[in-house]
Amino acid sequence: MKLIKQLKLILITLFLSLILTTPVLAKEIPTEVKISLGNTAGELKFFPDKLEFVTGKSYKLILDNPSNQKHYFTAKDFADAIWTRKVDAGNVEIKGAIRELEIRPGAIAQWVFTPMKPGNYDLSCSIPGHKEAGMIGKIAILSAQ
Ligand SMILES: [Cu+2]
Repeated sequence: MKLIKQLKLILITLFLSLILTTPVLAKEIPTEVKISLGNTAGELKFFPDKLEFVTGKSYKLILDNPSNQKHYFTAKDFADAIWTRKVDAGNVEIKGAIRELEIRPGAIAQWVFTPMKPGNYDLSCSIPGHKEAGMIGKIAILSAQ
């Protein structure tokens, strides 16, 4: 009888530890990728201007703006091809679909997402004149297979 009681206790402990640790294991640590919108010299460019992701993986895209004017991260088709977990900006965390980000001078945002649809997508800054001046980029989503 004592053995059965001990076995029961072991089973309950195992069950509880499984429940408690599973969500932690399921949350993959995202790969960090950085992109700067403009630079201190005032160049109208993305640094780097090419990004590459793989479907099914988790990413944290860190966007910063070291310039003295605001910029946009505009990549609507790319935004439709990913699943956004959240965007962290200052003290605000935004959940759900994001299509465009405005990054003010000195600001930083973290976009956590998982690419879903492979393809090549265009990136640009939608401030008038910036795209024409060369503030464009390419984002590739590669298939995991
Ligand atoms: Cu811009």
